[in-house]
Amino acid sequence: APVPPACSGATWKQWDQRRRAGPGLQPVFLSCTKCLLKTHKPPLRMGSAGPSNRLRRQRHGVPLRSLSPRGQLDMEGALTARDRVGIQDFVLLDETTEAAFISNLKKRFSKDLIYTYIGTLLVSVNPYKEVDIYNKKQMDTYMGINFFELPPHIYALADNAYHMMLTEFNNHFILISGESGAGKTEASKKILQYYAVSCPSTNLLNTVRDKMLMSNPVLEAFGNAKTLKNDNSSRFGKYMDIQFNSQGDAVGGHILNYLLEKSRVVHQNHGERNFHIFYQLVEGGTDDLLRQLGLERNCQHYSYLTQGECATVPSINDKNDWKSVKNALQTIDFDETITKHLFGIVASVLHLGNVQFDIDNTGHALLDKNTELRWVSDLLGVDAQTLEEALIFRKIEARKDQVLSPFTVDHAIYARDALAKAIYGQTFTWLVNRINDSMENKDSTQMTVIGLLDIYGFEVFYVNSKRFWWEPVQFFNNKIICDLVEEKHRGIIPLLDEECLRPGDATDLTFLERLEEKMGNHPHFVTHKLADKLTRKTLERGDFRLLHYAGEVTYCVVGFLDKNNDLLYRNIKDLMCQSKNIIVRECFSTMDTENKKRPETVATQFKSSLLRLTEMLMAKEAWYIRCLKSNESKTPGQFDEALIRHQVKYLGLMEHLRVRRAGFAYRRKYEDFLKRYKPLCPATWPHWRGMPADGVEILAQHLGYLPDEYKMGRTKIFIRHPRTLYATEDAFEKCKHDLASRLQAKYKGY
Ligand code: AOV
Ligand code: MG
Repeated sequence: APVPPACSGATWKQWDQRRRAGPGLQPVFLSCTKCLLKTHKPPLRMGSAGPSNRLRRQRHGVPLRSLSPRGQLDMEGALTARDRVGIQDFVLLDETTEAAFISNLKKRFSKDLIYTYIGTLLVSVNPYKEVDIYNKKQMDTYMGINFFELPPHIYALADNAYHMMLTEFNNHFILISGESGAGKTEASKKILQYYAVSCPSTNLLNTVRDKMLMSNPVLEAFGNAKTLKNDNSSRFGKYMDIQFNSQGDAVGGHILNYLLEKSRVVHQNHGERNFHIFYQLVEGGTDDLLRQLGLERNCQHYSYLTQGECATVPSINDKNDWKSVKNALQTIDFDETITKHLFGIVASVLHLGNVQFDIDNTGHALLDKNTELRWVSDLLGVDAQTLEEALIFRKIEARKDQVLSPFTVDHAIYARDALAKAIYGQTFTWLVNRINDSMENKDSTQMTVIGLLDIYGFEVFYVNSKRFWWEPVQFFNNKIICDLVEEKHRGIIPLLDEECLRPGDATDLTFLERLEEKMGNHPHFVTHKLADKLTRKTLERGDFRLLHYAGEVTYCVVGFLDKNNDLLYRNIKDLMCQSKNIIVRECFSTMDTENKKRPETVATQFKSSLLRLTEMLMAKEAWYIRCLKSNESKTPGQFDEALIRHQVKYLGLMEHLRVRRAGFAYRRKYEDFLKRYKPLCPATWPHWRGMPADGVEILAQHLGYLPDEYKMGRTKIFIRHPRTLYATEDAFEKCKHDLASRLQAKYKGY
């Protein structure tokens, strides 16, 4: 880790002079001799523009405008000229009631002001329409500003995280949360775009930056799908590190992906689609390409694309998206061969879905026609005969002999679907790795990172058109649920793992019985058997329900054991390892070596990857964005109060607000503050002739207030901790005493 240069002992004034000296200066780590805490941080003002901001604005040719009048921050009431609607920081709301909170959100939303702060937390409400606030001009405006100076914006948060990272030489991450369709992915894209445009650049870096941006359309094509909640729902978790060097250039990126919803490849609920890429290929691929891949230009032809009965969606233009994906693939260095193999895989999955089985006269599975299978074997570069065998027989090895045991039709369908899921899932992971290679930081001087976490949002569904059971949400300790899910030997995951390993007759239903046995009287767990009469009506026999903090979620145990085992028969795996398709061969060979090392169930793998993520995040400074969904029907500009209230509740926004408000409970009018404490600083004593706010700023700096200890409002100064004020008060008392003694000494003779 980089060590900041030793404290040079310069005073704030000297430091400030250097800062004002203009561009060309690197951030210097100094500590104010008067700084009470003697840190290595430059004594910046709150969220202040450090030296690099000025530099950045100049490099980009953005005018070095003065900040708001007199350099003040417009905190109280926050009525900047461009944003006179509602209060832009909830901390400044007169009332802390939920009604006031929601009414403020609503007022702003009605004027397309979708962002509001709670202190440094950003609340965003999905407008479901284009709002003209994401252009280059806006980016320039927000570059290097003080956080509270302009109307709330995601750029302000991004810029502040960036600036803090540069001045403090530490790592940051931005956590974006909210339910499905709330706008998390859009937010993360806006942040990435902001960094791509506003960081300093060179030709070499531009390519890295383009690659970072272009990774999005590719991963979205393969990892997003239309669901009931969101037409572009992320079906995988994504954590992306943006790497910066000491000059603040974005020099590389790295993505970690979490648990792609593979089951979607073979099954979609009504009103939902498979992953976008399938439709894009069928709709957008050239005639020539489709011919090579043996595909028809008709989604209805493919059983993997028609289960949800909504292959075409008004909001999605698959043809255009196909073009963007093709372009993006070029940018991230996919040559023709690799692209061909990649689309070969996509097509082979579609063909696999159409492979049908018949029953032979012994009751076993038989291949119906083998045209589709031919295509699969062609595209994957494996022997057709062996592939057919692998789909309808299981190879059992007994000592040196090999016995082929025939499948039933159900079993064969299972093996077919397992293969489709495995190929697609592995290809997705391969894609992420490949993108990582292309975004890799070639500059060894990477210093710091900003991480972006965009997870899949939970999907809360109406039960009898009522959404909530929990109106009075009290503080919810999520540990109860975490224990229920993962406690050793007793939680759902360990029990599932045990059931998967148990030889013999373990099924999804025996797993459910085990759950009922172990956690039958847990207040957050119900099943059909355990439920009271009323609840029982809403539960099927194979269901269990957990009462999560955001609402009830019902889980159907069918397929739990399978999904957790993620079983792929040995002979299929072996066959794939010999594939002539480079991607398939690579994927399955690495999968094979990994599995030999330490076979882990899916749930356990996921748990440990989340644990690693948590550890990684704990070492970074956090920024939060909370996304709210404005309505369920994706209607532009509609504000559903009940829905918003619910989200405000479970996201704990009111609690958050209370904490923040308490944080700055000490506030004083500038005049009052100055009047009382001006003897503490030679610059303000005995008379201060400038604006009171400027006097207070000088005073605060002289007193060594740390940047995050106080804020400058429109008419008042806000102080976070009582101890800061107490220390000032003590100093004042002492000063008063000294002054009195001096006066006494001076006028002794009179
Ligand atoms: P999500 O990421 O939170 O859901 P998205 O970011 O995909 O949600 O947003 C859903 C849709 O809302 C987008 O496709 C846009 O149409 C619209 N939208 C979101 N944010 C904005 C914005 N700032 N301006 C305009 N439209 C917006 V999920 O991935 O399903 O959890 O798992
Ligand atoms: Mg998303």
